[in-house]
Amino acid sequence: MILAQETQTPNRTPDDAGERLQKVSRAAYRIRHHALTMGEVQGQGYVGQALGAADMLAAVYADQLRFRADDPEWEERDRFLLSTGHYAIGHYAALAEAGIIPVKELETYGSDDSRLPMSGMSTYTPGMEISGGSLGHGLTIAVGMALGLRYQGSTARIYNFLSDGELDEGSTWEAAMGAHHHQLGNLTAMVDINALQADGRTDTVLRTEPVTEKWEAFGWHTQRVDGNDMAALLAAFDNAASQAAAVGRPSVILCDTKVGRGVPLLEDREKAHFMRIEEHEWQLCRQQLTAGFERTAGK
Ligand SMILES: Cc1ncc(C[n+]2csc(CCOP(=O)(O)OP(=O)(O)O)c2C)c(N)n1
Ligand SMILES: [Mg+2]
Repeated sequence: MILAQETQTPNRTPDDAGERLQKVSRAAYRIRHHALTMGEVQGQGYVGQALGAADMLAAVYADQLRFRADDPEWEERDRFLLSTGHYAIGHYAALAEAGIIPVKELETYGSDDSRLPMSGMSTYTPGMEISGGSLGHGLTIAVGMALGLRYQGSTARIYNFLSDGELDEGSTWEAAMGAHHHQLGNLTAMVDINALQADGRTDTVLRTEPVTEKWEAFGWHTQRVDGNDMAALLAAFDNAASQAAAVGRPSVILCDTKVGRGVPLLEDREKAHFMRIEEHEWQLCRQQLTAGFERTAGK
């Protein structure tokens, strides 16, 4: 029952704050469920990232983003740019939740001839605006798009999803400077700070803290929130779209998240960047996810 899609217009926000929170929380639950479906096809992969970022993705796709599910290239759509190609598993889950790709198709994830490769590719997948793989390019493209749309007089917004590992890339900070220089109030970046990179904990690979002060110094409207707290996320996105846009500042939402969030079995797993999950564990993962959801927002 919970898994049935609720509406054909997932980006329409209910006026009532409680209903809104419930709607988006349910979307996050389904995104997590879809991610487990895809993970099981491969038996391993970037499942922990998808679970950790599910609330961010739900806040965007079920609440903030303006799009048409039946016309992913609609000229006036807001653009969501996935900078981190390996997070495609989470993005596909959100695209399915939004009705842009069929839920059934998720079962082809990472298979030969699938439209859903393990790293996001714009030419393969409806709703995938850019190709990923080489980290640190998403924000540079986002700046160009935001500038271009402004020249065209468009009211569309650009949302760029980055990982904390991408803060190691010089190109990210060049783009950050450019966005401030051009006063791109139509640009919102969100950074998944899961404290993890491919080679270990972020603070052991390359210390990026203090992250908040860095973005502020680069002239961005900066908010830092618990990225697994839906109410906090929605408030931050609202602020970004109103306050920041009004004064022509790009906005960043720094989201502290937990890898594997919602499935206790996976929350503290070693080698979480590319997780191996055994055949007998998937059912338990789904049970834990549903039990946790029903205990909290699902009632
Ligand atoms: C320019 C570039 N350098 C290195 C890599 C190899 N790489 C793939 S994923 C990854 C980790 C990046 O950090 P993050 O996205 O925070 O990792 P996660 O949270 O998913 O574990 C790295 C270094 C890459 N894809 N692109
Ligand atoms: Mg990370």
